Amino acid sequence: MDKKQLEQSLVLIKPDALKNSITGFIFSQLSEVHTGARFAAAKVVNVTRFLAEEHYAEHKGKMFYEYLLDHIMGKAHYSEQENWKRRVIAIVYQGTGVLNAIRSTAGPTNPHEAREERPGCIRALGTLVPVKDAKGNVIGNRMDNLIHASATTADAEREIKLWFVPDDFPPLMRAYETEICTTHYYYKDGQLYDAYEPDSTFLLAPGDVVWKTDLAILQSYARNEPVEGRLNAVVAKYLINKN
Ligand code: 3AN
Repeated sequence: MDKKQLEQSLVLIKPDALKNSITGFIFSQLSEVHTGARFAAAKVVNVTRFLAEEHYAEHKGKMFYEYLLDHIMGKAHYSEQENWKRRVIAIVYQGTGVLNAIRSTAGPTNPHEAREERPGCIRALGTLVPVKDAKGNVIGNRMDNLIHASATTADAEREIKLWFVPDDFPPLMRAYETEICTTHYYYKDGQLYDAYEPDSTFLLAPGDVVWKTDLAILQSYARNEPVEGRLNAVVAKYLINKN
């Protein structure tokens, strides 16, 4: 396989798409015959605030940031009584030109613009939901735009490594360099440990395959050296669907 065929994109089918049963339409629109995109990895995820904050780190501080988190966490579409329905389907697609092909099939960010500019695109089926303050005044809009799709190769690498470990992929579909881990890593409350601590979460053991860039961050962190990257971005995928 040449490098171009290893181009990958992260797609998130968001809770609004699941609630409205638009998943089949989305899979059909993104299928290989339309986009040239093949499945490389997939999982069903209950998105925690920890993962949501890492995924949308670039939007922190923006007016719509909290709506964005509520949306991806499923809180905007499912009440506390139905919190088990709060899910996202995360998929990595692979193939030559998939980033552009999928962004184009998804359409513009704003569903109203999508409907005007690109009838038939996936996000044309989305909607804008006015957000009100305690007095009922509209203070902004939440964009229920059904899917997320990576915008650039750099975004795709960051996002795919945020949501997926190498073992989530068939070995020949791993687009980024991996290494074999040689120590144990556990995580608890923002701290990394090399042995089990009560209530810590197991991350890695010797022999596990890990993204090379993740291992560099873990090693620097463990040695108290300056860290190029965020520990939470490394850890988030190991906490997915764990209590
Ligand atoms: P895209 O998802 O098309 O890459 P981004 O990265 O600019 O768009 O924005 C990420 C998400 O933030 C969007 N999918 C949308 O849900 C939300 N968003 C972006 N701009 C706004 C806005 N002006 N008001 C409300 N939500 C927004």
